[in-house]
Amino acid sequence: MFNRRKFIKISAISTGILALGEKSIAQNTIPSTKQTAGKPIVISTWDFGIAANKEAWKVIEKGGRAVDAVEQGVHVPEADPKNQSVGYGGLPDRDGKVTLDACIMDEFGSCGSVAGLEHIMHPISVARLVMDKTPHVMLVGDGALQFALENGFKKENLLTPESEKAWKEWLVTAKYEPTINIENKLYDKAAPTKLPGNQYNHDTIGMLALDQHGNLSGACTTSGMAFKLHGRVGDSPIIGAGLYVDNEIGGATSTGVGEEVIRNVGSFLVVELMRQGYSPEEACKEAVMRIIKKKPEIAKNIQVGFLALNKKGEYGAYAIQKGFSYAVCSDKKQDDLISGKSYY
Ligand code: SD4
Repeated sequence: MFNRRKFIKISAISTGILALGEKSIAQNTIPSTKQTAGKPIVISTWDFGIAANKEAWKVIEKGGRAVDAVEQGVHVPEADPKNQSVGYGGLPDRDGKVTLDACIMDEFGSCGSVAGLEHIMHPISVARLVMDKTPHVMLVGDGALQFALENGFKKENLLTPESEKAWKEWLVTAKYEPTINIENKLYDKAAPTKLPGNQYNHDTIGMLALDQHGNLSGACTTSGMAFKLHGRVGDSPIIGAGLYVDNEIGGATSTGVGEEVIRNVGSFLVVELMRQGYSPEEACKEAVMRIIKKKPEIAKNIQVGFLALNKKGEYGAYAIQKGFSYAVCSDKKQDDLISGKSYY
């Protein structure tokens, strides 16, 4: 029997060997990997980021790489059927299909991404394999699924009875109305999801980590806008939109209505602003202001939040609307939940 774990382990080792050549080249060309280490830290979007950060922290505290930490960290919401915004249990598109978007970026500027991936519980690990094993950055739809299956991932039904029920309720009105901060409402452990059919919409975990060696990486994974058109891709798997990491400067990730983030190449913008001297929060604010300035009427009724971490371990966030929370994990405290500042 083909054993997926074993395969991944073997392929991780072999790709590690293959990648060594690449990395030694990268190390020569990216002096920043030799810069002074910042304080190790993991940050991620929304309250479900707390549990994810703790998992990532296990890798960080052992001296592991940030890229391994973010991959392991976001596995937590991906595998959680109660989280209807990411991975298994994610709300489906309007055809009833759970389609997942994810990307990952490491300290060498390597990145991998999958979009519209069905049946695979951990799209982030498929994105990681795209990064580590192929000359490409992004695989989509059937091609991404084929690649995952060829690499030992298991085909699974990701549509839980709860998410199927929500979809059927939504079909009654079939209205497409993004609801602000739905992530928090969906992930309320005390009161499991019970929302009127048209109130589900967007969802994502974006995670950034700075490891003990001072290297930065990030991951972003989501089931995307609930009840989206089949084939719709959001910002989350798009390098520069939903996630961007530059090991010299910092990293950024986004959550909310992906179309507005893509239009403004949001996460890349945040990192470039930090390069110009903006603090993480100022950079996130400026990126939010670009969205608001371009489309004030749309921005009034949607949520977009950016989260950023710089090379020194300083972090910050800014959102269009109130209610954007993010989780912070460091050696001081592992379960901080911070309320991001916002325009409205
Ligand atoms: C998307 N940005 O697919 C994602 C959804 C999201 O908080 O982040 N929601 O557009």
